[in-house]
Amino acid sequence: MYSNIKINDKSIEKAINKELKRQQEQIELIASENYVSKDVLIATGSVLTNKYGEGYPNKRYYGGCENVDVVEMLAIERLKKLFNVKFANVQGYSGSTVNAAAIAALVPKGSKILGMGLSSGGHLTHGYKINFSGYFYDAYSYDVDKNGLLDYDEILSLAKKIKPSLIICGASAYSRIIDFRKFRKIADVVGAKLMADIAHIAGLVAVGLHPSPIKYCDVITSTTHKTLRGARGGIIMTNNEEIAKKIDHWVFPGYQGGPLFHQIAGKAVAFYEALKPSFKKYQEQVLKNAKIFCDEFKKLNVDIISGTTENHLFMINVKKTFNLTGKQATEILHSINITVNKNTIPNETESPQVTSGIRLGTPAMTTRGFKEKEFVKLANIIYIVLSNHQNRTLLKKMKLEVIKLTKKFPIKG
Ligand code: DSN
Repeated sequence: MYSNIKINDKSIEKAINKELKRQQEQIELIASENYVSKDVLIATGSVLTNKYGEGYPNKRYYGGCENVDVVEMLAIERLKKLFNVKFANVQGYSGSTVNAAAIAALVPKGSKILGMGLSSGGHLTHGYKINFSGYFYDAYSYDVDKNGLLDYDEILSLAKKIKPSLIICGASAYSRIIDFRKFRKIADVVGAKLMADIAHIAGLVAVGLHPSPIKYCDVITSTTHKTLRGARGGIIMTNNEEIAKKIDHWVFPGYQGGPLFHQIAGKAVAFYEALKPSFKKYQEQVLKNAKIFCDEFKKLNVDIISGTTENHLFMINVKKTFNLTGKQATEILHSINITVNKNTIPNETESPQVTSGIRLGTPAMTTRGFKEKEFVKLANIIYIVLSNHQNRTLLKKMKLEVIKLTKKFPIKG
């Protein structure tokens, strides 16, 4: 399935085929991206896209839902098994809509919410001022300390001062283990509900390679396309029946309309794959690769935010190490076929469009078969290129090295 398509609309055909070529020829280090299996791709591109079915299995507002009901129920059952939870909603269009629905299910509009600050590694939907979460709620943020670490005592003091109704934990750019038990204690002290957004680490949590928040949080949200390697979308889980009812209400009719059944099928297939032993092996390799990738940079005296990684990603302070902005570093790496994203870092002095950091993750290239050897090589290529970015001859040579690597590890699908 990772092959060129042929359709009558030649403009779209060309763009899709060029995107396939880009994906094949570039090394993908964006920590939130991955390559789905052939089966996930087939399910996502299926006739299920034709069907409307507002409501939930066996309680739809449309006829002809007998098959999509099966798909949605399978997705729910598999997800419950994967994370060992009692209730799951698989209709979320994205991580942002599931976070909106989950927050609405937990606290009334205008409530005080406390989430991780964006430049500390949090997400827009955790209370950022220009997002719905900062607009419709009275949002506050906690940050990492000067070493780039969550300081749970500090978060407790802040929570005592603010007295939020909801605390949100989970991150988009934090390379350390999150202690959900400590977050629960903080929430209990101030009488707040607790929500975990595990979008980034979901694959690791599913196989027990990151502690699970299930025991400690009222609600868990996630996306399905990052470490979980499924079709793009969102999910919400809880063990509390009352909250589960509210979640279903806030997903539909609260925030969404018709479920995207082709996406739900793609999620269901991914959960099926994630329940297999091979998925745990994959996640183990993701972690091994991230550790050695990060360690190699450390050997080269590269400044790593928070000093190391305990998950699938880490951030580099490119300003301090190479005197480059995140934007410049991203563009230089893009010119040699390595894709990363610029990222704000703790105590950021640049705008989010510029930044002082980049974020690197191993899930996608691990799917393509990269092991420790390739990540050590890649760290050295990145280091050499960012240190000598004005040397065009060197950049050309490095680009050929990168293309050679991508050819050796094609996306199989
Ligand atoms: N855009 C995602 C990421 O890159 O982490 C978060 O939503």
